[in-house]
Amino acid sequence: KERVFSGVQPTGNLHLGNYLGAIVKFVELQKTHDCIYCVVDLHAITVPQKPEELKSSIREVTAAFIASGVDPKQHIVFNQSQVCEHAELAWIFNCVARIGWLNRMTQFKEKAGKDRENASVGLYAYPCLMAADILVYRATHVPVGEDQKQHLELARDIAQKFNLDFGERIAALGHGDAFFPLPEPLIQGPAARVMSLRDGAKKMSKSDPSDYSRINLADDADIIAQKVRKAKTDPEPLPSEVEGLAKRPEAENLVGIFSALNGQTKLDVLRQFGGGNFSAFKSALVDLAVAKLGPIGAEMKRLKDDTDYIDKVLLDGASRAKVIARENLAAVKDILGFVR
Ligand code: AQP
Repeated sequence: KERVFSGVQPTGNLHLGNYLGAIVKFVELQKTHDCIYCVVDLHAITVPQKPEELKSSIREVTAAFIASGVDPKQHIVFNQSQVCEHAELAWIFNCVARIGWLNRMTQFKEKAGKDRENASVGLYAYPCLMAADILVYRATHVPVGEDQKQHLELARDIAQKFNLDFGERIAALGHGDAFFPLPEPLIQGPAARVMSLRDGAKKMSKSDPSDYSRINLADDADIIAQKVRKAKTDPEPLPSEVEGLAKRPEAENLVGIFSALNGQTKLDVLRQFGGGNFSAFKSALVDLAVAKLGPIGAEMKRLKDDTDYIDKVLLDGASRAKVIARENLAAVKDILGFVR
């Protein structure tokens, strides 16, 4: 079976973008793949975190996975820092990746902002750790939102360079002509990039200071209703064709959210709501969002407080992940010529 790996950062405010862009796909892929889903706490500390909040967020993301339908018995759910092989392989990849490659990463530029000299080295090297997360399991498929596309391409470049640089040794040690697969991003669907509810040009994000910019998985029905009603729109009625959404980013975003939540195409949604004003559409969107997210939010809150259960899931997941990671890392060390 092909292997899926993906991660979510425990940085608070899990939102509809994380859910539709990533977690929904995590659930679907369980039917066809062996899946490994990780709470990436080592990534979270690339920017400052408060220790108690970080701990609570790690449990919250774990709870969100399970509440959304990820099965931690059939598949693997764990916390990154509990499997030290990620950090070890990341160091090796720091020595494979080129500075020029990392200099091109747009997420670093956005997150570091103007004060780049003061950004952590970890924020800069983030994509090497992400490549290690995926490749320490030799995962073949990675479900992510569109914002992660560039990092995935870098992971493929690292895998390819490693395979080429050590090609002879890889073959001599019996691994064939490539040790690492080139991981495929899975980014399709109407919600691969969910935008802010306040500004159709910005992606929905955990760190946006306005809570009205996003729907959080933990929001209750009243809050969801308020946020959808206040969501920015334009004065035109909804179009009847998908082409009519061009240059109308807020309308396109809301239609995309509706279609993703309802498992429909955007055209299906426009067939139903095209020609009408936003208020009827928004009411239907509130009902749909509450119906889909309400039970997940409630289950998430319940699970999150059961810290014994969550911590057991993470420990069990880490020990199963470690079996795979350790074996692959040992092979990498042999390829490099380390003495074990
Ligand atoms: N707006 C989005 N639309 C679709 N997918 C998204 N993802 C994030 N935002 C959107 C996807 O969610 C997964 C987990 O993301 P993450 O927590 O690892 O990191 P992030 O991309 O940094 O999340 P945020 O919300 O954007 O946080 P900040 O505000 O800190 O930058 C990933 O698969 C991601 O693609």
